[in-house]
Amino acid sequence: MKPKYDLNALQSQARIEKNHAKAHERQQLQTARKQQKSSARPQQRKADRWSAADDDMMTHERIMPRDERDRRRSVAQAAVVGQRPPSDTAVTVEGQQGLVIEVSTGMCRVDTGERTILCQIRNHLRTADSIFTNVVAVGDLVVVRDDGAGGGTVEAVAPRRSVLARPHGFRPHLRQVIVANADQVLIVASWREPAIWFELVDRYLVTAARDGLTAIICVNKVDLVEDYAACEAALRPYQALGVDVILTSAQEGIGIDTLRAVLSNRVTVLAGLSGVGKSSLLAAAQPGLQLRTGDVSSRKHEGRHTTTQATLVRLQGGGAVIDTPGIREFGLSGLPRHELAQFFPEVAALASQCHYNNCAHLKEQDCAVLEAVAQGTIAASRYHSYEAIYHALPA
Ligand SMILES: Nc1nc2c(ncn2[C@@H]2O[C@H](COP(=O)(O)OP(=O)(O)OP(=O)(O)O)[C@@H](O)[C@H]2O)c(=O)[nH]1
Ligand SMILES: [Zn+2]
Repeated sequence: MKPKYDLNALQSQARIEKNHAKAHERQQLQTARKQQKSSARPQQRKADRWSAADDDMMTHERIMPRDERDRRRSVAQAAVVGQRPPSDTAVTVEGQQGLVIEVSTGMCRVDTGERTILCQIRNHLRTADSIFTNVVAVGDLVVVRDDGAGGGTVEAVAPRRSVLARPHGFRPHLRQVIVANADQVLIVASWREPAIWFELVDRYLVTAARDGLTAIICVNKVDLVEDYAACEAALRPYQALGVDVILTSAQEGIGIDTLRAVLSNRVTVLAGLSGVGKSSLLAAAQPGLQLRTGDVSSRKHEGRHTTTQATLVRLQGGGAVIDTPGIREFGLSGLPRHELAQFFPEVAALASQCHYNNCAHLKEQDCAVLEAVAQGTIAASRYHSYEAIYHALPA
């Protein structure tokens, strides 16, 4: 009989841990180099100022000098992993630097490292010209001014290095930022109870790819796996695509070291159905960590606010996790059908071999994708997701 948990995916966990450790080393080296470089540079107070216009970094990024873009990225990253930003960061706005851990209408909670402050958002920031509807999102690095009465005001928001966003409901030309400055998405599913839902995993993969974030799949509750061969086969297509797959059991402590290594020094957005074990996994990775601590709105004595969409929790030793109850809705909104294939790499790779230029890979004659599915070189489960998601998207 096969030994328990002797899955290929499980065996490759040592490789995943090593890769993440290496990536972290590289990141630290880069940050150190940039800090060295920037401290050698003369101060440029005007360019260093964080202004409301910087909020629109994603649009301005391309025309920014290379060094300036790198420097901005390292500032945001440094704050999250608990380092000091490069010495030439002349934050001309007076106040304390902090990380936004929760947001609700007009208010946010900021962790300064020493304490958490409930903050209002400065009016001039709110009216700023931006493609985003919200000025402040969870994960934002901000400058806050203490009001002396236990609260504070957000005076400035640092440029973001990434955004997870969705089109705004009433103003679809604008986007609402759900999470700022994340590095990766951890897609958590459970093998059973609830059974893994591959279409949802694939939707999350598309979401992450659209926003330029690395995705990692974590399959929890492997203690409930009965047919190891089936589990291995089901996950093989993801490994073939180069996606890291971690197998865990929060209950039995399996794969927790790998999970810890993957989360270390990164800002990770959690995605997954209710009940798959997100809270249990985090508690196993960091004893005492509570993912759900109640949102801004539940603290009645501090005023009336609407429910928060995401919550950030710092990890000991660097990094943070962001829990996003709303990630599912914003996943694919705004994505037209014909753009879906580009987020299924195995489909995109064959599209040029289809007979029709505009082949949707559904029922067309001489479709290279359908042929690959018939031959088994594209996994049937992945193709089913493609088909189902395609039909759910607007034409
Ligand atoms: N058998 C088994 N059960 C687990 C495992 N991890 C978590 N559970 C159980 O699954 C249930 C849900 O776990 P949670 O950690 O609350 O799941 P969650 O994803 O945080 O759920 P929400 O808070 O609703 O989003 C609990 O009863 C856990 O005890 C595991 O590895 N194996
Ligand atoms: Zn085709």
